[in-house]
Amino acid sequence: MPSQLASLKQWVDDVARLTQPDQVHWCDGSDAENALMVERMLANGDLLKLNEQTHPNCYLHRSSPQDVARVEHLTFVCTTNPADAGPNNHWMEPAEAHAQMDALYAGCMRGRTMYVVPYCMGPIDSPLSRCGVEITDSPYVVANMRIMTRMGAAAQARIEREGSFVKGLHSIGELDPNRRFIMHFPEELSIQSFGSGYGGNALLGKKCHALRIASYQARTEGWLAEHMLIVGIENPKGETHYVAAAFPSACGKTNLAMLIPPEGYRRDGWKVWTVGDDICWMHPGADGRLYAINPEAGYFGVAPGTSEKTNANAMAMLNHDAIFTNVGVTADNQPWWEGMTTGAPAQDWQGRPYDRAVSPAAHPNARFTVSAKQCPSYTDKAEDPQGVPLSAIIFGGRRASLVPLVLEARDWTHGVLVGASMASETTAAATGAVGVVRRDSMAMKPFAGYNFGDYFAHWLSFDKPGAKLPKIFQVNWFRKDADGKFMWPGFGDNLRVLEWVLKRATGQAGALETPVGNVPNPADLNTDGLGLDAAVLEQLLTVDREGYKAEMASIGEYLDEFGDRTPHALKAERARIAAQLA
Ligand code: OXD
Ligand code: MN
Repeated sequence: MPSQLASLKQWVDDVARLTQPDQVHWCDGSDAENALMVERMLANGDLLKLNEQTHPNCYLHRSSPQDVARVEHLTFVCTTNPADAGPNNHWMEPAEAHAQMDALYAGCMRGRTMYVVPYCMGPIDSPLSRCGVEITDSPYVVANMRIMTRMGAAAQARIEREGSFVKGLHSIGELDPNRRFIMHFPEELSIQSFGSGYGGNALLGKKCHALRIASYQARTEGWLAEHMLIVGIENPKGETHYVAAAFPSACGKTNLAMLIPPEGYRRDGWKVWTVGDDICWMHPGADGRLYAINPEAGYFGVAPGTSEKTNANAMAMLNHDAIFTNVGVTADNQPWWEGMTTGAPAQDWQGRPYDRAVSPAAHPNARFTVSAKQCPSYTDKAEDPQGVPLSAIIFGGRRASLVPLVLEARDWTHGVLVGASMASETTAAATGAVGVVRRDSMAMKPFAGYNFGDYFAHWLSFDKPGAKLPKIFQVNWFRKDADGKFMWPGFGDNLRVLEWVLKRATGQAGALETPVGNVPNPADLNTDGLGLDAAVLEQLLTVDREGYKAEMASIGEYLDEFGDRTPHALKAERARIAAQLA
């Protein structure tokens, strides 16, 4: 037996001894196996079949109502030295975390089947990909991992060939919010999750592996694991430029990744290609450019708000072979969520008769899981083992005020400061209050597997001789006017901003220099056919110097939270801008 297989088998045996399942099933990822998972879940009520005529092979999963989002307060990074996890993470001493988890796992799979799920994050033959194995007692997790990762026999073969893999152990336990933990042991390349079946807590390839553990690994190996979409923009000359963009959860990454160009742009020949909607692994290439892969193979997108108007590509991929979690259903058993323009809900996400006064039809964090290949804007560049070269990196948050529609960082160091000082309103993707503005550096606050001070230093380290780094930008689609209305139409019209971004990246567009970065002059943005009031555009592009003075002071306090781990160069950059504003 190859030694890697022996060590995998040994670990599986150890876990089985601890958790005491009735059976152990090694997943091969086949269609027959998936049919078995579905059959089991239909039998125990974990899945409900949706309308076969309108939505063939589509299923609805209703979570426990207490288990509908990520639980940041129960998510820990367990490093030997607490300072390595940093103030941006909850920390627990590794031995204590193991003791607590072992107690929870003891006998937890009695009466259940234990599934062993080998998976590969990234194209199966890419040197940039990394593998893991998730052990779980949830067939829902198996079915979702099959869509979200390259799961099964090919991944297992790669693990046997190459050795190292991330060990993930998951049990739904009793789905008790008081007996729930998501633990990360980056020094051991392992993850332990108990008590939740929700995506970000339970599909361990996603946030736990591809962001928290991978970001830690990436630091030691010289690459970046980021909470970013990857999109290709093809201009009328047929040139495609790739952009990676970080936004916090539920801030429109899926919509931006699948953007449909406005009418005039479509006529002129612009096209948009989707590489990924949530996670981006970036590696410096031999030519000095950064190359990006999407480690995922599917989308676990937020359903509410997704419609023909906001994301027709997503709607087109959701009418077959999809899993819906916590959406409502129509009287004829089609999935339904707020924002849909056709149909009407008969039952809400908990299966109760729909009553708008009691609950929305769909939970605000209701999700769909679907293969990336079903997206009409899918590009086989998503399978390129070398990844796609990036021309620009964008940071965006939900800011009702202050932050202009778009600004360009002066250079890489300034761009890293822009990313580090991102702030955004919280959303329903995590438990807790919604709409509270918090700092969310690079949209990685819930996902960086180590101290943000070290993370900022790692970002800065990419700026070295010979590097041809992408230009960095910040966007804000979410500015509101005095009446609380969004000032920018967003969605497809965001391509107007991306056009300026790419023209700046290739030296073809004008800008106004300000202390906080370069903004377009109103004439630099293509607003043809938009009908946007000139005064509103002016306001969207104006830098409020007084507001930014206060922002810079607050960013200074934030950077100080990471003490001497915050790189001096970042503090100096902030001080330089603050001085210019003064
Ligand atoms: C997600 C999230 O599910 O960020 O992608 O919460
Ligand atoms: Mn996300």
